[in-house]
Amino acid sequence: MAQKYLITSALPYVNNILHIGHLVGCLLPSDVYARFCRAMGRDVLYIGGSDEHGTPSEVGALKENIPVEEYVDKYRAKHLDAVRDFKLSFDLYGRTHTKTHEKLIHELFERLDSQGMITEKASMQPYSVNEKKFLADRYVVGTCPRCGYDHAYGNECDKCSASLDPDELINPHSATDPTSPVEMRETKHLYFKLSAMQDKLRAWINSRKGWPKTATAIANKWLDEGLRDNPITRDLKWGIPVNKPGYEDKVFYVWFDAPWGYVSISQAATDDWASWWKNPDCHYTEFMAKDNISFHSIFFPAYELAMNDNWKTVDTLKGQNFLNFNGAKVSKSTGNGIFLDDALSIAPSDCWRYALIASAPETDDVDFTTTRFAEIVNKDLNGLLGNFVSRVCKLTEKNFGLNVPKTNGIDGELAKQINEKIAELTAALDACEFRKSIAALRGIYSIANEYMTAHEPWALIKNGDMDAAAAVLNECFQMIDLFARVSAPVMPDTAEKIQNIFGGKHDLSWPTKYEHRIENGETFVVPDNLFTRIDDATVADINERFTAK
Ligand code: B3M
Ligand code: ZN
Repeated sequence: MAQKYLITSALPYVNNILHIGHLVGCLLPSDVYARFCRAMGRDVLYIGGSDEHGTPSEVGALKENIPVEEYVDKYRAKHLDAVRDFKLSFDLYGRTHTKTHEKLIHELFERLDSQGMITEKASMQPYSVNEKKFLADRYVVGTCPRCGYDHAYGNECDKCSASLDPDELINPHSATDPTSPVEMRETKHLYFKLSAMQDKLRAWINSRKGWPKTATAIANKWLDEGLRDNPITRDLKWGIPVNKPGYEDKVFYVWFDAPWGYVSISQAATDDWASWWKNPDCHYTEFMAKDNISFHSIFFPAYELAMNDNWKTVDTLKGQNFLNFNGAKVSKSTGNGIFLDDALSIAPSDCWRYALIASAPETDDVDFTTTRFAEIVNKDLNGLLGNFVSRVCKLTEKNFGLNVPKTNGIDGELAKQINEKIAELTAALDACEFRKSIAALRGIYSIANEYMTAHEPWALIKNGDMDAAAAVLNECFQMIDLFARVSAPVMPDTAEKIQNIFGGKHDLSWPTKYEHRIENGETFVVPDNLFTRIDDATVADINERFTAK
């Protein structure tokens, strides 16, 4: 039986339009990996979706003055457009405001409670006098006690990533009524006994392999500081109601329910969900951006382990650093960066996919510039890949017609070079090392170009050496077929276009080695150019439209 691979991509809040940071942070790396695993013949369950609870949607809906359900649907529709446009191959892109999710959370909470992992505590929380309500998480804004940022939220500071308690904020005020007096009042909440999980979690973290340094460092920092019990309920209306007497007016904290969205969306995707989620032999990889690492490396696994119910915990946690655009943070309010409803008017999806994966912020934050984008598209895609395909097809059509010329056997030296790159590419994708994988992929395109330059089929034709020219061109067609297979995880549309050169006859299974799959005399068509150059005028235009002034 094929090995099971569970792959999840962090569930974005539905309070904005997605941008290139979301693509590079989790959506694309997870999709490339899922496509690679499927091509390898692995049994993949690939899950994503919308995180619909929490104050981000509630505050957003209040600002737009529409009901939260309507607000969430509105932004989710835009996210679904992006999933379609960028060819994200989720088995299901689900959502968390569902009955399935609520039922699961209620069962899990009862389980934790029955394991003695829940306690009740009274605490002082900010209360908005005019609005007559407690201010949870993003409802309360103030100055961060750690870094001094004046727009920190009650649960976290977006500037320094500190996780905060609302009573730590300096000068707290209400996000929805800044004029209302805020005072501290007592309220009671349910807490998860995270402190009891300290040793178990430490041992668990130590047993994980292949995590980026940033991820391990964040997890260890939490453990080193000592884990504190964490409140899992909130005085809010929007969210999963708390199934415990005395808590009728409260809901679960969004970060308590959201990670379990991976499970409830799996349940909605397949009846067979437990063969991934309750299977110790399944390999589980999570993708997310840096600011989500603590929730996935500490809180979610702590809940899972505390259940004592055989839940699959993450094996490989891939946390990306941040991607800036043209020197500044991507932000709707400053107008900096490319949002996904604009991206396709600039370049097709595959160009973004390749260029962003080539620039993945794997070890450090990355500044993705328009110039860098244009350079990658022009050199790698239009130059090495597109022009090669086009030259081979056109030269052959002109001199041999629309049939692949005859080979006299695979070129052993060429095969050796390519096989090294295939091995590098396979290892890099398997380890989710995306920049390395692009270097290996580019290496394959380069080898093909060097082969053609060294063998000069046009010169052989000119000299009337048609058999030798045929053999060289045949080899080039075999490499074009290989391009489709090795490019498919990163550039699915381009892979399909290349596949269609041969009438779609040859599958896109992952190659273990370079081989000749195209028959002598097989028919082919000359495709339209695969890519278009991004010229200087376009670069200037993108800079003008999408960079903060
Ligand atoms: N919604 C944070 C975010 O959108 C949060 C991720 C949940 S993953 C379970 O960045
Ligand atoms: Zn801060």
